[in-house]
Amino acid sequence: MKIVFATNNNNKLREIRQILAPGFTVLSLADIHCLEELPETSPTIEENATQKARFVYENFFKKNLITEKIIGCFADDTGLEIEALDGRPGVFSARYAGVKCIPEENIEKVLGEMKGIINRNAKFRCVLSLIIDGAERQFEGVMEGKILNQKQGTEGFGYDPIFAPKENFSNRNGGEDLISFAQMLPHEKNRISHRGIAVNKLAAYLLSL
Ligand code: ITT
Repeated sequence: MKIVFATNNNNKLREIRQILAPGFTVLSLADIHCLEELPETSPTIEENATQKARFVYENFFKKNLITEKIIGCFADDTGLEIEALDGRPGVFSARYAGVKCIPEENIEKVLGEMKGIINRNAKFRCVLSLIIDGAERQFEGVMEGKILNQKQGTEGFGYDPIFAPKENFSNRNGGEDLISFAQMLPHEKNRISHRGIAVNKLAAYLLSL
């Protein structure tokens, strides 16, 4: 089954391709010759996911620019919600330190705001919007965890070096050290992550059609 994943983020594309292989062929925006930046100007993660998926549906599927047999398209909006920061960066996760900022600057801003704060509870929330023949469905994946005091690991992307998922609180060394997403291999992160949970729900739905 072929499906378009509407994202400008190659890290998300890589993860979702790994999770959905081999049953699904995930096409990128480049594969359908969509070279534009996706709009995401909405106040919530849910609405941003809809906005991105709708953009591709309206401009490519509805205008019959898709010639292959492709079932539909979906988009992913993800936010890191930190309890002590009233849910920030949340919907602003991509541009927390400024519109053109790099992930490193977002991390520095979060670590600065979390300095001295005891409550490190946080969660990643991923919402996928799937559009097939104009009808939309959403799938959510949440992973709770803690914000670390400093970066750990080099795998993954975005906020991964400072987020330790709950699933791994007792780590492989047998100690109490927290392991970040960036200290896990790609398949280990995908097995438990917010995105993994949401994508598996989406896959189950597609297979039920
Ligand atoms: P698209 O909208 O094109 O899909 P984006 O990077 O703008 O790509 P989001 O709007 O969902 O994606 O922004 C989410 C931000 O959170 C972004 O800065 C990512 O680096 C970060 N992020 C998303 N998923 C993550 C994950 O699994 N681990 C760590 N950080 C993540």
